[in-house]
This record gives sequence, structure tokens and C-alpha cells, in this order.
Amino acid sequence: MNTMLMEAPVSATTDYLALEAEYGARNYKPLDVVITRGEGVYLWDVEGRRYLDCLSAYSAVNQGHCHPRILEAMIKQAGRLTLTSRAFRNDQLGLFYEELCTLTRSHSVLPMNTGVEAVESALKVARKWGYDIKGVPANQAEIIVCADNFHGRTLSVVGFSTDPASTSGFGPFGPGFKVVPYGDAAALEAAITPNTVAFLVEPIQGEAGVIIPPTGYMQKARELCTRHDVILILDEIQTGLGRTGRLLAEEHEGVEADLTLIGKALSGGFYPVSAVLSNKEVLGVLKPGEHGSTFGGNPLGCAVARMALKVLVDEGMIDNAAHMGERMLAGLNAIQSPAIKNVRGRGLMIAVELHPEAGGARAYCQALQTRGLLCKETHDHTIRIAPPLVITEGQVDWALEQFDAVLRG
Ligand code: IF1
Repeated sequence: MNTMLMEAPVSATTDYLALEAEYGARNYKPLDVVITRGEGVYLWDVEGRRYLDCLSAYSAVNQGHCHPRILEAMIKQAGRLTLTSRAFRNDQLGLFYEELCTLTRSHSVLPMNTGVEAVESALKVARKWGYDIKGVPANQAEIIVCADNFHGRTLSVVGFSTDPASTSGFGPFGPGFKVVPYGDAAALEAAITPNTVAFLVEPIQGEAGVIIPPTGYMQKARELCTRHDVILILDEIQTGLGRTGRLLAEEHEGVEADLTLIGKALSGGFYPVSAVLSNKEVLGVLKPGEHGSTFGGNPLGCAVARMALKVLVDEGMIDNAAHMGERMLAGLNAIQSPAIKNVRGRGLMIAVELHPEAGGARAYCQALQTRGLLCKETHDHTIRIAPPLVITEGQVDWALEQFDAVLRG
């Protein structure tokens, strides 16, 4: 028997920090808070302190922590059937397809697991569509992406990142990608060639600091992609499923993507489930055996995702995100603080950018932590605010009191 298993259980925060320091890869610098329980908008640490979660696991817990109906669905399915592989069919996948396509007005779905797998799958499908349908010469396909993008952490996806923290030390990277400035339709048009097969873009750039494109940019991008027979791929892995106050952020722009990528809250934070949604037969280029995944489309993930979508809609979370987001934005804009450079957001996808002289957003996140509110900085000077979509007016008002006290302090 491993004696490690017999030792006294760890109890205090410092014990957990020591274990992580001893054994864990150092690929994160988390706040020194050790969470042990979550319910709705709240998290509790091992010291019994309660926090209002303003990160939602980067928008994977839109439905609130441990949503009881999703939990029930997970337990029920986990006791029946968890995984068959796609060598056989299961009684959850077709229902998941139908409900997801009906909700998003999509024609077909490719089920995957993590968000970046959905991104990689969309890139593969776009290239294959380019060769099989558009007639691009073999291995000449070009995909346009935006500067300051974040689409995940695999080698090919970081290969077109413009963030040195994501790319340095991981080369060499593959060819076939062009980078244009975000929000610049003229640059996008200039980058399109007869070999361009797709334009991959976030409707709002999340990691870059909640960067909202200029009015009309997405519509212009849609028009350019249509005119030049280029697949518009919208990465809604963070912006989708109610986060911006609409089911999909594309609705704010009045456009429809050819491929839409979703993940994170697709499972309400219970299980990795992602998907590539197609609004025309682009996914039809995939033939049996050409793509797949051990867990993609598994019955447990499908059952969880079906309920996660159901509660998102049934419980009015999307409209609540719109209303509470307006309340949060108005309250943040009312804070008179020399530290604040800019407040921006859509729905409950919000950012407070600080002047560099304010000394960095991390210190503000740590101060907020001591006041019982958890949020995360991005790129040194921006505080990202993304509570679960079930947040109430009273909880928004309490959060605003903490932001006011810390930002004016
Ligand atoms: C980490 C960031 C957010 C995403 C968009 C694809 C993916 C993500 C728009 C890939 C994932 C996560 C990754 C996570 C932290 C978080 C994140 F800070 F890294 F950039 F949200 F902004 N497209 N974002 O936001 O999805 O494979 O992770 O399921 O890497 O620490 P994934």
C-alpha cells in the first residue's frame, strides 16, 4: 500500500499549495485560493470562505456551479452507459444532434471534446472543403486568422498565435496561415487569395481582453467570405451559449457563420464537450474514417450537454445575462477611479482595463479575493469579469460594491 495514501489528509490552503508546488507542472500562476465546493455563483475554499465567482472557469460554467439538473442527468447517464466509442451507436448522440441543431439553426454537427479539438477539426474540414469542393491545389490551402487571437493550446493552433507567451519555445510551426489585424476589413480583403479556404475569428476576442470589433466589421467579413467563397468560422467557444446576452455572439452582428465552434458551457462545466456546427454541407466533406476521437459524441457527454442546453434556455439564463450585463456595465462605468482606462463588454463578458500606472490588474484581483470576489487578470492590465449567467441583481450590486471599493481604494 502506498504510504502516501495513508498519511493525514491535507487540510489548510498551504498544504494544498505545497503539494502542487512539489508535484505539478508550473504552467499556471493561479490565485492562492483552494476551492473545495461550488454552487450557483458561489465557490467555497478549504478555509470555509465564500466567494462570488466572476470567472466561471472562463465561461465554462455559464449555468452556475454544480447545476442540480445537469448533475442529475450526469449521474443518471453515468449509471447506464458512459462510452461505446463511435464504432457503435448510442441512444444519446442523435438526440444531442437534433436538439443542438434545432437550437442553433445548424444543418449538422461534429461532436468533439475540448474547444481546441473543435478548432482543429474545423481547420481540417475547411482545408478538405477547399480541396474537394473549391478546387484549391493540393496542400496550397490558406486560412486567415487575426492578431491577438486565442483558439487553444495545441501545436498547430499556437502556431498562428501572435502571443509570444503561447508560441516561444514551441516551434517550428506549420504553414498555411495568414495573420491580419482584428477589426480591419480592408486587411482581411487584401489577404484573401484564390487559395483562401477560411477565415477563423472570435466574435469578441476573449483572452485579448474582451476586444469588441468595430460596428459592421463582422458583417463586412461575412460579405467578403461569401463573395470570395471563403468559409467563415466563428469561434464561439467563449462567447457562445449566452455569455454575451444572446445564444451566440454572432446574433449581435446580424451574421451567420458557415462553421460555428462551441465548447465550455456546452456541458455546464461538468464534462469536456465541444462541437463544430455547420450551416451548410461543409461538414459533408468528411467521409468515414477521415476524422474522429475516442470520446467525441459519447453518451455521457451528450446527456450532460443536452441538459446543459435545456437549463440554459428553460431557466432564462440568456436574457438574464443581457440584463445583468447591462447592470454590471452601468455600475462599472459609474465608478470614478483614476486607475480605470476603459470598461467594455457585451452581456456578462466584461473587462475593466486599467492604466499601466495603476500597477497591474493582478493586485486588484488579489484585493478582490480578500473581499470575497474571484476574477482573473488578462495581459497584465485588464480585469476580466464573467460571472455565471444565473447571477441576480443583488449579487451584481454586491459585486459592484467590491469593485468600487478596490478600484477607488
Ligand atoms: C487555458 C485563455 C480564455 C477559447 C477560445 C478556443 C479555446 C478557448 C475563444 C480552447 C479556451 C481557455 C483555455 C484556458 C483558459 C481559457 C482562456 F485564457 F486561455 F485564453 F478563456 F480566454 N477558443 N480558453 O477561449 O478551448 O481547448 O481550452 O477547451 O488554456 O488556460 P479548450
